[in-house]
Amino acid sequence: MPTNWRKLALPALALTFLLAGCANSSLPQDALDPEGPFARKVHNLAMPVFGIAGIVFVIVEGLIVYSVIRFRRRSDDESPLQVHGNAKAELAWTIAPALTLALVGIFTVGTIIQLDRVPKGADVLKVNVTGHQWWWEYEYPGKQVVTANELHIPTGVDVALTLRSKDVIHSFWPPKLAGKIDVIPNRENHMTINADKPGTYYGQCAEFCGISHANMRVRVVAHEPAEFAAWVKSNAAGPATPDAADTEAVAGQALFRAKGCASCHAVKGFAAGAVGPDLTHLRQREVFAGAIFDLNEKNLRRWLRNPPGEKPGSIMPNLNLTEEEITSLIAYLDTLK
Ligand code: HEC
Ligand SMILES: [Cu+2]
Repeated sequence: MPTNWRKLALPALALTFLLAGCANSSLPQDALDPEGPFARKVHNLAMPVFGIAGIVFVIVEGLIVYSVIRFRRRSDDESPLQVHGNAKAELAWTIAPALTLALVGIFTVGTIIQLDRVPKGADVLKVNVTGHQWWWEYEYPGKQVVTANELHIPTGVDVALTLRSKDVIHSFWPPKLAGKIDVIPNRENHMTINADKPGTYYGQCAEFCGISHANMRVRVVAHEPAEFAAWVKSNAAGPATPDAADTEAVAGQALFRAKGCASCHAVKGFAAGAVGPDLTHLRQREVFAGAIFDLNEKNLRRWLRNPPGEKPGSIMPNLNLTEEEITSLIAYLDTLK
């Protein structure tokens, strides 16, 4: 027996260091590495609760191991001391857990109330988030801005998200900025986020929502406030109409209507479809289709050839476009800056 314990000690030690290392990593979706005040509130609750759970674990397991060894059966005719009906013991093991849970409960409910509060005031940025199978729509009320898959925010500002769903239940989860919130049809939910520093924060839909659930990622891009204001300004305007000399793009724009793209996609001043993402400023985005593909010519071409082949279950159908049509359409999409 003792030799076995020694054999286990080394892997156990290694595992401990590995876990300790993880807690300090720069993994993109690390919920233990908050980068904003709201995520920090969750973290400041989770860590002490984890500590309390750890203490309870050690006490309970310690008592079990102690009892197993100390009171193990030594001879056949021996039976253990019976404590049934021992009022003192029963009171103790009822009251101690109840007090522990009450303590944890007070702090938990307090944090929930704080996180539930929808911030108000002129400096709060409001964004309407809509979950779709399998992408996110972001609308900035009063700012004439609608975009998809990339949520742009200013740093250091409370961003009040109002979340709704077009189809099934999704869950919005940017782990370094906040916890999770379900996005439910016919219901409005709220979440507040705030990012300390500029950068890209990653996340994903956290509620199984159909075949491409795993292809529905969350991306929050935080900018310095001045840079964010510039982003809003450029996204509020419509795109320039393609230059008449750019015959490829002009042909692409005509195809955009002829092939039915315009009935599913909006392009400010040109098309008003509302099934798929708003494409007005597609070319300002770095990623598309639920943030699973980098936005470049090669990936757009593959997408237009066969969307459901690139993303299982895609609501955008295969439109059987020819390579020439795709070239023209991409030339048009390139003008959507
Ligand atoms: C039946 C509706 C429908 C039609 C028609 C349609 N699309 Fe789409 N499109 C969608 C949907 C829905 C998505 C989102 C797919 C996803 O991410 O799961 C999408 C995604 C896209 C994207 C990626 C946008 C992003 O930001 O993620 C582009 C680009 C695009 N479509 C271009 C086109 C073009 C060009 C045409 C015409 C040839 C077209 N679509 C026709 C519904 C449609
Ligand atoms: Cu989803």
